[in-house]
Amino acid sequence: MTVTRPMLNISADFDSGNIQVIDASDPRHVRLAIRPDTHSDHFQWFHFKVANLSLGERHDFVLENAGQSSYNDAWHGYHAVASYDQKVWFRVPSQYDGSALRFGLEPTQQQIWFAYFEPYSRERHDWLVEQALNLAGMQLIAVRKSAEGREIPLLRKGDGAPGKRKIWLIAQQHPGEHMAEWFIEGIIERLQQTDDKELNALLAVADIYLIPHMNPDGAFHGHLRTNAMGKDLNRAWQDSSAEYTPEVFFAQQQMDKYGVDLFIDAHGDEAIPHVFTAACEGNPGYTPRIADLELTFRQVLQAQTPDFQTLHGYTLDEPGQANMTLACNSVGARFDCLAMTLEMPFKDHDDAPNEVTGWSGKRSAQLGKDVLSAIGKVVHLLR
Ligand code: GEM
Ligand code: ZN
Repeated sequence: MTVTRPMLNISADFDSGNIQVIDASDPRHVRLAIRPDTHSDHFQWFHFKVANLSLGERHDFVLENAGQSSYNDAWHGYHAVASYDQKVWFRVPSQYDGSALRFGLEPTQQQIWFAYFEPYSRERHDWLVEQALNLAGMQLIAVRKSAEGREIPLLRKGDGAPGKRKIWLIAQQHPGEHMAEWFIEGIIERLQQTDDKELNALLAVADIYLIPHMNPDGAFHGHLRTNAMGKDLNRAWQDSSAEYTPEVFFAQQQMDKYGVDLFIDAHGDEAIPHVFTAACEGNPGYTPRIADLELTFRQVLQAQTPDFQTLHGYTLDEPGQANMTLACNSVGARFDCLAMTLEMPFKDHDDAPNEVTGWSGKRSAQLGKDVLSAIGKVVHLLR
């Protein structure tokens, strides 16, 4: 009697889902492709579910268009993440041959999810905002609808009293960089601590402004890089508009209203296996004061956690050659303040690797807590 096993069922029609099935008839050679962002050629983020797995039998998956993705060299040394319950995620050994990305396993359960990084869901975002408002003593001081009508809240911890420093942190301008909202979750978790002396000392002199997610439309659609209008938000800080980049337009309006003394823009990086920052050395009018603040912050954060380093990162911009359409450079110039892009890896932080998870949501959240400590150590230097 021949036992015919059911066809694999592969789906991605859910929040941040992204996959195209080419041919799933052979479990030992499941042929897949990543779908590009809507109205854009960018792609790299993937997230899909596989059901009807045969326990203990080898299943192999191939992302056939990986070699045409936005940052295709970044697949070297990358390992996909997987979960049987969407809570515990682990790395699956993956191989990139310059054209396709391959990964596989012998499953222990009948369904599994695969993703480029541990996803941060819209449902968890809504829960996080509730946590911020109900438990962390934050206020909703403004909210804006995205292009497709999803709310983008601006939260503040503190009373906005004159003389207090304004610390701004925004996240996930690039929707596929899910580590960014995990980072914000760590900040909001720590803001719930009432007996945290170090934090209380910071909050005595500074207010914390958070936009936990800058690009909900792009994230929902499984985009890597753009919003629903096909725009890269981190290239819109010189010409944002209510029509095409309402997310940035809103953030800039609110920054102008409240002011900025320190700005951190949380991102993920596809290629570099380290946590690092990029800053404003290429800004016209870059000053020794800002240079000193950048150096001091990096030194303080490096002393705070082994999950940050200053050896690896982007090539420094030449003097006066910065791309001022980026949030970090635009905000740093507009407010003459310490402004940085914080990069977390899609791979691992090779200075302190974790073979099971690589870089993860939990490590991103811990980094958020450590960044608050670092901010507390430099807040008195900001002006
Ligand atoms: C990066 S920020 C790039 C900054 N580059 C230099 N040289 N300072 C982007 O937007 O491309 C952030 C990211 O996407 O992770
Ligand atoms: Zn980014």
